[in-house]
Amino acid sequence: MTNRFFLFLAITLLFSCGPKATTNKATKRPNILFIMSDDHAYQAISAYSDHLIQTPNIDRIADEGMLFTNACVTNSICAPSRAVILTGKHSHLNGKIDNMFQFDTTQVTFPQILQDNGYQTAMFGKLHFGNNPKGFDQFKILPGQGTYYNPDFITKDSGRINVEGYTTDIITDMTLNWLEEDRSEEDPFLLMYLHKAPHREWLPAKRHYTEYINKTFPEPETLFDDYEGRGSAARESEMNLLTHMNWAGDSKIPPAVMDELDIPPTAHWDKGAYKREVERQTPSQKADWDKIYDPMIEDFKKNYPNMSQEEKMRWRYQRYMQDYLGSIAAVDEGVGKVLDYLDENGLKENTIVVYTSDQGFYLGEHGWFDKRFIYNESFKTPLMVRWPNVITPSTTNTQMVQNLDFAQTFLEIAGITPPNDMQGESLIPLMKGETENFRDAVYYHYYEYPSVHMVKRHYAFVNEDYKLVHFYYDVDEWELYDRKKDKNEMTNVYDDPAYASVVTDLKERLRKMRAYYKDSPELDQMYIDKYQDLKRWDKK
Ligand code: SGN
Ligand code: CA
Repeated sequence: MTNRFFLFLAITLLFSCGPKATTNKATKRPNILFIMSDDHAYQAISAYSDHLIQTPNIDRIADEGMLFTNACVTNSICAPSRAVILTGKHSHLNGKIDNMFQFDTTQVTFPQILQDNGYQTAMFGKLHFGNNPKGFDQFKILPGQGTYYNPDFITKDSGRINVEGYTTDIITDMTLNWLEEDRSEEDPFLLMYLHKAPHREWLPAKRHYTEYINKTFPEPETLFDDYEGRGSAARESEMNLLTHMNWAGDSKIPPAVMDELDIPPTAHWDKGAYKREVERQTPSQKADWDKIYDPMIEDFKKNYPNMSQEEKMRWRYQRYMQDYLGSIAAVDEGVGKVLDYLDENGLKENTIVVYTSDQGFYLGEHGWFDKRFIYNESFKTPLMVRWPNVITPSTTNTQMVQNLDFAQTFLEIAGITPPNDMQGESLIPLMKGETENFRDAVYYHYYEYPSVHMVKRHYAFVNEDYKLVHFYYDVDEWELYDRKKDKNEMTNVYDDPAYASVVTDLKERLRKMRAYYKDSPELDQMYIDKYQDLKRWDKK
């Protein structure tokens, strides 16, 4: 009897002392930490390429897990990508085709299903749905796009709040705080840690802007692309660094200096964006900022009158990279802190960590910033996953996985059968190194037109060898890229007789793929009609 009592006491003590996670029994369903940043190009993650920036903390996820080198999105724009992630359905079925319509909250999302099945759920950072997320025990989300400094948050329990400080760090602190204070030890969790950075207007933290404003970055090969090899969509889009990037909002030339130099605003919100972001800083934050940005502005004032168009383009690119990459530095540090927390609190083994972005981004390739197009830099998105004991560390997967696949993957990880109308494929076999029987081509459909950046509506079939794209609505143009021969996608070979049979074959595959995913000309038209009722672009 006494022995049994001591055994009982020993076991009780074993499970009641030490850090929270010691009770995280091996049999417990895995936790999911989903980290997503906004507009983070894979070209700006050193696990993919270190020519622009070192991101040692984000890279840790790939070093200790799997790097996906051909991950892509179904619709390269913010809120639609998030809707695809949460619902596991393409935009034409979940209804969130662009950033303008509100998300349809009658859609079933994977966090709701996880919550119904005993997961603790929390979301911190950017959602951008126009309404609040369902299925979360706790959330603190940025209204709309959010701001880089002194952000407002919409919270589940205390309405709208304002927090002084740097947004990336605040979102990281909220995430860490939830892990430490609010997480219960009993149930597994889904934690969505969603950065606003490095979305436009790219304001780095004080501890990073000095370093980055003094750097010079290598230019992409296609910085001076004249769009000759393609159709009207590339030529007529409005994402060129020289002609469409804002001088005040983006390049941080104060409105008064623009007036002094007689520089007209690029977009009508050019100066407004500067006020909204740079002047949102407190007087003390702004004084620190001015110390570092003023010399750059003085330099610009001296040089601008004599700069050629080519020099202006080069200057724009460097200015862009300094702020864009500078704002990634804090994201990388934040990811490091959260990984450290997991590792130091016994949560590493039983937590799947995903790092991704809502889409890729142009870092001067084709002379562009922004995304939307199906061309590689915005079609592809970073993706890496750490899952100890399942994924072999430092492995690479080259298959065509999509943001469409997350919902099913996470549900299956939790031992839940996904609803039949989800359209992705579970990534679990790939994570285990089983690569057979996975899809060999993907479907893509972009809608937000006419709108900011003027990227025409298009849908496409993509496999490892080819990309067949149909631009429609106010044009009827096709493009075909030979992905193996033309890495930079500079030449549309759709009309090249050598590709005639490829075109015939791929058009048929595209037709079947649209039918398979339940997309159709009727739906295309429905979304055109709905969009026109809104007249949103005219109202702007
Ligand atoms: C804003 C940006 C655009 C950007 C969209 C969508 N302009 O309108 O450059 O494409 O957001 O971005 S800004 O001057 O207002 O920043 S998304 O990530 O939300 O899709
Ligand atoms: Ca985005």
